[in-house]
Amino acid sequence: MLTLYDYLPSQNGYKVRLLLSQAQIPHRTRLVSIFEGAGRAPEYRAINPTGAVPAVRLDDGRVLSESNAILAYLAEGTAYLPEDRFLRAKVAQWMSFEIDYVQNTIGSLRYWALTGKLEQRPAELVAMKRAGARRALDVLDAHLAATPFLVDGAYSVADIAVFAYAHLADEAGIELSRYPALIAWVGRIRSQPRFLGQVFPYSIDPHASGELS
Ligand SMILES: N[C@@H](CCC(=O)N[C@@H](CS)C(=O)NCC(=O)O)C(=O)O
Repeated sequence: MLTLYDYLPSQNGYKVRLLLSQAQIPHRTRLVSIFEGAGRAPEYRAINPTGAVPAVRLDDGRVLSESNAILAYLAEGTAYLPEDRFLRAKVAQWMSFEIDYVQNTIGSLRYWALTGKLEQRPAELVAMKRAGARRALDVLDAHLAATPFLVDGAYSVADIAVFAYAHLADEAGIELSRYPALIAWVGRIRSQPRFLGQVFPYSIDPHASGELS
């Protein structure tokens, strides 16, 4: 059975949880206490050398990390990844966009804000991340004003990847209410079969105020 290595407040982990739920893929979960250094342990480094979650171990023992690579792999042959070559490349395009423009801005700001680290970060860096986050949401809002989902009008792993952090922009200090098309898209995603609504706050982890070494 597939094993998911996860940390519950991680929205990168959430992406994989959501697809596993929607595609009804049997799996078991192993939690990695990243703030206690479990990601740095040699046993976990053998699974993901970066020490980050999520990662998966396949039935045959092979391991895979990076949330969007995991999504692409698990979605193969399901309704969540198109067969057409160009459309698959469009899915890859939005998943790359997610890493650079969404995860790297909203993801960082939300993590810092919810674990009390925002004030400790250089103001210029925070301003740069905020500008990047707004730029990403502008791009998404303009695109989603013309289409129900990111690629070819059909719900796919591109939506799952972008949704994970984009819909939590408020928690990163970026007003989601400024982006009406994006809000409507969030509603469409929430109404997909086997949607997983639970987002775990960092406050469930007493160690989350520490820095990752
Ligand atoms: N680009 C990676 C980012 C993974 C990542 O940063 N995971 C965080 C949790 S959201 C983590 O495990 N951090 C601990 C660490 O980097 O040591 C992905 O998409 O999977």
